[in-house]
Amino acid sequence: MTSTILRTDFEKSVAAYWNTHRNDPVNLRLGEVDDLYHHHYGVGPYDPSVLKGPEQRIIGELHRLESAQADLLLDHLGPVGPDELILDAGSGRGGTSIMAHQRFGCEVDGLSISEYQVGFANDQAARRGIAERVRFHFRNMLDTRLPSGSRQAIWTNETTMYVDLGDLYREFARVLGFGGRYVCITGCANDVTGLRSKAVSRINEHYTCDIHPRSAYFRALADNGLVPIEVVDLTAATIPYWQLRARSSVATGIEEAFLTAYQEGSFHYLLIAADRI
Ligand code: GPP
Ligand code: MG
Repeated sequence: MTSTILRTDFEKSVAAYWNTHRNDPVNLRLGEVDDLYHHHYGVGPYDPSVLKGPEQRIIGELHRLESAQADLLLDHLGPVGPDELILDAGSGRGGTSIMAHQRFGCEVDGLSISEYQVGFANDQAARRGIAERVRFHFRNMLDTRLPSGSRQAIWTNETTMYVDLGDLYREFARVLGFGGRYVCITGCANDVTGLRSKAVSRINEHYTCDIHPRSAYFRALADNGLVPIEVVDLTAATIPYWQLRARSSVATGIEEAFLTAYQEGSFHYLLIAADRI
């Protein structure tokens, strides 16, 4: 039977990647620090004394930087009232959604095309006793199946490189109410340097994704009634995370590509906050 959630061969291959990546110490060992499991990177300076060991201090520091990244995203999402509804588009193992619920007290829906990730995240919410307020669904963020105008805020935390931005923002514009907020943190290619650099191509290959140029974001937002209110270049703020990760026991081999891409200027780490008009 053809899945209505996974509609293309590309989506099937992305789902297969996340369904089979279950033994990923870089995410599991960090998540075990406080049971917030992230699938995004970090921001801010690290404490160099962690390099003196033991190794668990480096793990704790990497996790602190990843949670700081999620906090920064949520800073741009609010205010959100406890009776409003918000959406995590590409929710991974659930870390940002749980933090959003802790901060705003509101109900959160998270979507992922990986059934494994949905199960993992729902289990985390159940363990915390918040499963009725934080729910994860096996669904495609291009077709959320949520009522029109029903969400006060939506975010994508490093997930937009898996989808067509025009299709994504058309769906978000439908689901957000007037004046609703969209926040994106993403890595994007620098149009000014021309076509994709080798380092950016390596990142695409590593994660089976398709990093968009910076221009594609602003075009697709404007085309869909999403008006940027803030754009923050987080490139300099994320470099220390990659430097520390490169020296850790949980380095995966992709660290040098990120460092090269950011330092040569072919790639930026951006936060974009936009309002639905
Ligand atoms: C992965 O997080 C994030 C992505 C695959 C999206 C790509 C992001 C860009 C900015 C290009 P992860 O926590 O699963 O990755 P890792 O296992 O390497 O920590
Ligand atoms: Mg990670």
